Amino acid sequence: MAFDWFKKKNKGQEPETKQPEPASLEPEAPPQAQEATVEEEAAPAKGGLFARLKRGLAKTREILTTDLEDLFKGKTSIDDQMLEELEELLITSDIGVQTAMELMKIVTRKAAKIGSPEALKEVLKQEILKLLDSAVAPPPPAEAHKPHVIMVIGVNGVGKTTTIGKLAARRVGQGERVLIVAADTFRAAATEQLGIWAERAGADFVRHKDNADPAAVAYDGIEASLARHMDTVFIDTAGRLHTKVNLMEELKKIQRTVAKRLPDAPHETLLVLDATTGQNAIAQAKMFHESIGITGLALTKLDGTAKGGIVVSICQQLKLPLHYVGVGESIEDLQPFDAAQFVNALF
Ligand SMILES: Nc1nc2c(ncn2[C@@H]2O[C@H](COP(=O)(O)OP(=O)(O)O)[C@@H](O)[C@H]2O)c(=O)[nH]1
Ligand SMILES: [Mg+2]
Repeated sequence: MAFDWFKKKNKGQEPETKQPEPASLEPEAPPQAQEATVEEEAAPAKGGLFARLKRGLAKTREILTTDLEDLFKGKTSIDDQMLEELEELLITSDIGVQTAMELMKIVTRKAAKIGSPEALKEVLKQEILKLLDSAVAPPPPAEAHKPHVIMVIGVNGVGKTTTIGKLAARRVGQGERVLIVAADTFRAAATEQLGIWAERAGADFVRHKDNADPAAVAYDGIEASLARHMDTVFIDTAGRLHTKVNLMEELKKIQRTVAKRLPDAPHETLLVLDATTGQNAIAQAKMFHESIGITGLALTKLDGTAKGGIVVSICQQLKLPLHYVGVGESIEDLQPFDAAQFVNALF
């Protein structure tokens, strides 16, 4: 039901896949005009969410499954070389050296009892599932607060604005009143891009002039959401300022200012990470969590990478709940994270 309205709008063309921008806190070239455009969101909904997830994970699956099959081909028993190659395979998929080694320790111990390579694959699947399961926690129920305020943070280009657009569209589709606040005032094109998403989603939109104080925009956004009886508020933020310290200070100021108008808000601080940056995403998460405090994660662009193993690494190393995974550019490609489905799509 959630996507019926979206399917109606579906024009049926494949979205173009864009090259991911580098996710970095370093100052970079001025934003290009293209940042103001929002990619075509419509893609044929082939076979529902699981099919989309599977398709989005194709690159990672190619490494894990194809190579795994090669590894097992013609073998009837498990040998040391096979286990060693399996470990390498896991590391290639960016599961992380430490996680891969821990997984292999368990798998090797169990392998002694199993014998067949097929069973080995099953053990691996189950062990990965165990690691992922520990990170599954749905976002807090939005109904508990009115409005429910979600601040979205992350470095430049990871997909914050797109993620807000997709989440907003989904919630509006479920009958919620949603307001989006443009607190990324650092880049001229950022507000325009967010405005386009808000319009598409059917969400209210609060903005100020370029270079306005982001905390002031956020404050006005909360004010407006109270006056207009909104259910959910998304606050988009900048991912890059002149320095890392500046950025962290700005984000903290937004948090404080929002709390002044609405105690306990923001109720969620969602960190968006770009899967194509691999292990760098972990470093980003640690940095933001130390400074700002994160309540949950969204991991985007899994479709653009063979490093889908990063999901396992993130769940294992960060102990932060992974709420959403992005496996493409259309609205349905941002999915609530489901560990069992993820592992099934992967293998
Ligand atoms: N392929 C793919 N691209 C994505 C995904 N999420 C975001 N993007 C793209 O990443 C680029 C940067 O996104 P944007 O939302 O502007 O990032 P922001 O700077 O963090 O706000 C855009 O071209 C998005 O379309 C995803 O899950 N898959
Ligand atoms: Mg943005």
